[in-house]
Amino acid sequence: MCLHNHRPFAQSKIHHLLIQEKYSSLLAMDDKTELQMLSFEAPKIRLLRSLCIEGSDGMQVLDFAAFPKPEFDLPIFCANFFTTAKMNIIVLDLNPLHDIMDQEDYKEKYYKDLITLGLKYSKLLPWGGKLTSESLRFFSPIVIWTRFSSSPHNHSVLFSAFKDYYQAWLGLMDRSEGETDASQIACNCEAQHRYLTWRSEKDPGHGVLKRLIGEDLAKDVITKFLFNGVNELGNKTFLDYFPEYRCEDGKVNEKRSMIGKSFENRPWNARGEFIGDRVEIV
Ligand code: BLA
Repeated sequence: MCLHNHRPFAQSKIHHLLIQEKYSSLLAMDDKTELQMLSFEAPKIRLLRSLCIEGSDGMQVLDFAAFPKPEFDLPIFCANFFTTAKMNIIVLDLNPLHDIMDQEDYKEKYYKDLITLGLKYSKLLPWGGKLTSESLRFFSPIVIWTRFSSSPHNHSVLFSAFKDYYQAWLGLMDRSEGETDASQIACNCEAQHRYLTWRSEKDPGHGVLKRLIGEDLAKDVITKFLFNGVNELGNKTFLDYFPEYRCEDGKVNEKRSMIGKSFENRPWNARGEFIGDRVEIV
């Protein structure tokens, strides 16, 4: 995939303040696969980080995310591209910080003007089929969830989508003004902590990371680098946020999903209205 040869940071207005020097590159246990890590912060951004993996077998991964500071209720930028020689598994989104199913005003504020952009790319990169039902809570009406076989055409469409979505997010960031109300800041902080807690426990990429660098180091990379803040932004546990995962012995159920997979088709219509079945979490 061509993404690794480009420098999305260089085009942005982000101050290049490198943080977390501990992680810059790691060699996997096979002595061949390289993991490259970069992280930055900026006046409105708590953490912007990327993980690139170049496998010896043609596997390539880009896990790129940007988390706003708690003063901002901006969406979280999320680009997750997993590629093997043949297959690509793609999630590209401005993940909503707050619930868009119940909070119509949050949806209006950030997504109303982006529906056309979402529509353009959801036609070019069609819905990838059933997925972990719980993930839908973290996706926006403009999410690109797709799978395709590797081809220069597909990769160039994906690269355009990445640039356009990132540009859209940077635009939102430029226009956003920080909250001063302490309770709103606390609410943003908890929402981000909940998101970090979900992904550091249940992200589908964890298996690959563990296979590459071992369980302990993978856990370290997940909690201290990829989802940095999970141990600092709040005190609630995974089970506080997602009690449906509690086993009888009080431990977290290791299943990725309690509900199973659903949403065979894109559950948003062309106006960005949710048309899927509401998944009830009891
Ligand atoms: C599969 N990755 C998936 C799937 C999704 C995502 C939806 C389909 C399987 C499923 O339904 O869970 C991605 N899910 C996300 C994202 C969010 C979410 C981004 O909820 C955000 C809220 N993927 C990566 C990285 C690796 C990776 C870094 O992002 C590897 C290091 C691998 N993803 C990967 C693999 C699969 C996958 C191997 C297929 C295996 C599977 O289906 O479990």
